[in-house]
Amino acid sequence: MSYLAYLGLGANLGQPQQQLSWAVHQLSALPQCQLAAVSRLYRSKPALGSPENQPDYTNAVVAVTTTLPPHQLLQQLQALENQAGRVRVERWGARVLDLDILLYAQDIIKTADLIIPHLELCHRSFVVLPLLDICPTLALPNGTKIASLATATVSDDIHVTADNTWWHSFD
Ligand code: A4P
Ligand code: MG
Repeated sequence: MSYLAYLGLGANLGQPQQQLSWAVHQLSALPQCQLAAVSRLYRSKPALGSPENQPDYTNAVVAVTTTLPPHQLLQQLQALENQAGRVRVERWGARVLDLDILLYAQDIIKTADLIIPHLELCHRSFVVLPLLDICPTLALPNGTKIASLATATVSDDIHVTADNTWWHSFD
């Protein structure tokens, strides 16, 4: 059985677009994952509450269909973060690659190491806007339409920096 999952991609160190492109290609090469859609690319200031003095972030969202259960998918994402050279210094600190599970089918999961839907999903335009690129009718498991969250986040300083083919030019 395969399930549709939405993954958040972020980076603000190194060459963010390169690292995100690399991640999309790695995800699509996983035997248990198929790439279903990729959003446009966004640039924004670090989210409120993040440590100050870190570079702007580049973010995108991808949809994958996967036969991996949620915790195994998380393990794969963390392995890719490590492969990309991620070093964890402080919570919400600068990073070369961050891969979060935003949604997994209609599941609601609350465990010590995995919370789905992602806790911050509703508050972050760098998540809400790319989710809408991929699926304008998307809803949370509780029925909340993602489109209804967009108005709450429009005040954020966020810009589209590339269309949804941004990841093609990876080599
Ligand atoms: N974890 C729990 N639920 C999940 C999930 N749904 N997906 C646990 C992925 N991981 C999940 O994550 C810490 C722990 O969260 C993991 O060990 C996993 O078991 P981490 O990636 O090691 O650390 P983190 O990323 O600093 O923490 P967190 O809470 O994931 O932060 P976020 O939500 O990733 O936020 N500003 C902009 N503009 N753009 C950004 O992308 N990102 C952050 C980090 C801050 N500010 C930002 C951005
Ligand atoms: Mg994370």
